[in-house]
Amino acid sequence: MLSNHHVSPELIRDMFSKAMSEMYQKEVPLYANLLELVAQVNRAELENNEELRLRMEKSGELNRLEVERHGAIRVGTAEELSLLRRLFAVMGMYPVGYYDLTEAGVPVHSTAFRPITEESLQKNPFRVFTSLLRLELIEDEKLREIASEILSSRNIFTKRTIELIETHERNNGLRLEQAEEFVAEALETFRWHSDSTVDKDTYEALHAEHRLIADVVCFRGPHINHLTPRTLNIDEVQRLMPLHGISPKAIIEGPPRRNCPVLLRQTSFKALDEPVNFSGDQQGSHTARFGEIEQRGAALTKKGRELYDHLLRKSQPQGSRTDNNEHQKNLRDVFSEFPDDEETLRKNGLAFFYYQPVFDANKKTIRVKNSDNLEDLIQAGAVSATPITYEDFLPVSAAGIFRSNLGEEANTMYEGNPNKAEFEKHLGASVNDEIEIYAEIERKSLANTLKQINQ
Ligand code: OOG
Ligand code: NI
Repeated sequence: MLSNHHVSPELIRDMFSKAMSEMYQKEVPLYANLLELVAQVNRAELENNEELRLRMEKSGELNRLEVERHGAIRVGTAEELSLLRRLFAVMGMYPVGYYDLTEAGVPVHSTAFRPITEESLQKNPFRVFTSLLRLELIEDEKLREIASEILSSRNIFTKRTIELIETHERNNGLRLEQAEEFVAEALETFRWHSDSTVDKDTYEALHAEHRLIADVVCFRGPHINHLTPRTLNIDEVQRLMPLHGISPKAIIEGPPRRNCPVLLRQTSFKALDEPVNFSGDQQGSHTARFGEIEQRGAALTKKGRELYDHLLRKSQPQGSRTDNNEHQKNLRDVFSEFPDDEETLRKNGLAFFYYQPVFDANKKTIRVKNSDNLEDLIQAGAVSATPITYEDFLPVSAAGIFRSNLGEEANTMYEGNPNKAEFEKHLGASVNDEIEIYAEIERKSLANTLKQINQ
């Protein structure tokens, strides 16, 4: 098959994220209300901040502002996880990072499937945070067996999805009509099913062990449990949610508001209680699905990340996790130690930067005497440095999102139990190291810049 008949993985990802968004807005109408509120706040932000608008227009981000940024699912078996890896590869999404959520009392470990090249991220940054249930952590042996038996008899993919994944692997791509069919078929895996596969007693027994276990085990598939648009002002959306009939989680996760945003700030509305029909015609309900928003800042180097983790830990003892204003104030105080201007972040090696040559009116690079010295080049205005956006997740924040949607009663009996090797075995591949990805983008941009300048 001629490869020029194939559509790009970016296009398939874009089609998929849009189809997913439409489906989720129908399934969870409150999410459509959240999108409306986010769009309203984004519009106001762009009207009040001309510089931001121009910058976003120039980088092409303005057109993409409304596309979904990420979603999340939870699966139950190694087979499910490794097939998902192959499914996401069709859309140019690869596993990045390992997150141990047992630390937060949630019996899962996770990765994020996401685009990894700068060009691909630019086209559509959609990611899926994917968690694998760790059945081995269920203490009750009988319950563990029941859960594993239920999971082993389900099939979360349509036959056609698997055929199209294989077609993609064989031919190294899909044609447009195959891609369209793939998106429609793949969507079935993420759909909500209000019919549970188990009876109410089984659901309740699993739920009593941990709500997340019931969420993964008792349904036909790994329903998408939230989607997440990008907001330009997360504090404002958090403030406005209640006025729009949306009930937010108590606090915004992540770093405080800053001049130079770093990493990721996120908040969500609380999961809804939805009716479920259990087998044997019994009625009940399940709470799993919600909506989230995110605001991203610069990717931090290992050194920057260590400082972030240190300050976050330092902020915790005093931190109120019930009052957002107090929480943010406390964070701002503690984070005053974290430099908040781009130059210091760069010179101190705290954040990753993207370098570009600056061109003059004649489209020529600017000549500088000492053209090997990056600082001199920047000083002379010959090179620009822009922070690289953080594309990943934060385990403490993810845990906060999990917890607020699993009920605060979530127990902590699984405390701190990472097992990356086991996760990678189940995934059937190793996860990419996010720090290496950012470092490589930075390195390449610098090499390119110096090459152009010294031509
Ligand atoms: C995933 C929660 C983590 C995030 O944005 O940190 C997450 C889940 O609840 O399944 O999506
Ligand atoms: Ni999320």
